Amino acid sequence: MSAGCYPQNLDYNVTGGKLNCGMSVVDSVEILNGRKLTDDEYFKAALLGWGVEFLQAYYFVSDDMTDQSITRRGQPCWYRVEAVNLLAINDAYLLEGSNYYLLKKHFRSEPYYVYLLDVFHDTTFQTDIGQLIDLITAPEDNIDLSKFSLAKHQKIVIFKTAYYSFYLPALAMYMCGIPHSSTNDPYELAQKILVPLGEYFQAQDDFLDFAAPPEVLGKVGTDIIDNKCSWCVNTALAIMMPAQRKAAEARVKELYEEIGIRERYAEYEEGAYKRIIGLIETIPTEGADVGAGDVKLKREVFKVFLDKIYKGHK
Ligand code: DMA
Ligand code: MG
Ligand code: MG
Ligand code: MG
Repeated sequence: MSAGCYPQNLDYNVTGGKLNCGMSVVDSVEILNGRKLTDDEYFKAALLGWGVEFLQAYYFVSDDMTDQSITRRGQPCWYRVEAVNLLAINDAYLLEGSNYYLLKKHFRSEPYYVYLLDVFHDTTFQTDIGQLIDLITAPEDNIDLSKFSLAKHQKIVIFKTAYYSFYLPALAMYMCGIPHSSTNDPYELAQKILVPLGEYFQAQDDFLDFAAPPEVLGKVGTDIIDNKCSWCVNTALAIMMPAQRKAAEARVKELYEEIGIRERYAEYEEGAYKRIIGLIETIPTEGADVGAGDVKLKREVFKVFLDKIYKGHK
């Protein structure tokens, strides 16, 4: 089997995790029914659980590309496997699509089929929005900490993580035939509890991105390098501002002085000046025939520019 095969895509990306999200569907069906499940019930609950795992695999494959991550679950991220590369984009779509294939095959005749589709579609859209805010709050080339806050962080994590990994087990409620209600809707109640749980889970993911060694985590943390609006940076900023940020700035300046950056710069400046003068002197002296027509290129033009910059701080 070579990379790029559908079976390898499944083996590599859907398995190898803790299966917490998927198992929570099975556990919920068991608890809601209050008894041991029949073989058919277990099969269906497990299938829904795998559906959540497929959705998660789809997000991990694409998230690792946008986050430019290195490893996931102790192995190279799928897009970093040599024969895969950009095929990973299509493999992610296949993972997402596989879930709907399985849902149709096994649930199409169930009265709650359309609810399952709804939950998967809604959470997918919410997660996409969360990933978008996560990415645009941390553009690679423009670090703007004024966009960060714990409130912004909360919004990002609810959308990018809480719905898909925690509200999705509401699938179990549909499978058990729990009806919606106009007063005290059980689905709303579940959401009220599960969303804060997902929020907490992602804050933990952010903390471990900084604190846990890759051997334990199975992935190399990239939040700092990616300038992510993570729980850690927002917590630090909230406490640090403004006195400690000033102190941090002072510490960096001290470090610059320690390495003798003034002398190093003076040395660099002299070298640069000499190098540019050398370049200017390659222009023939006045009257020489450079360029077409009567107007000749003059060394003076460049010298004026250079002198405007040289030792400009004085
Ligand atoms: C998690 O974001 C959200 C999704 C939808 C995968 P993340 O980039 O913090 O996840 P990880 O740390 O696992 O890359
Ligand atoms: Mg990531
Ligand atoms: Mg991410
Ligand atoms: Mg993370």
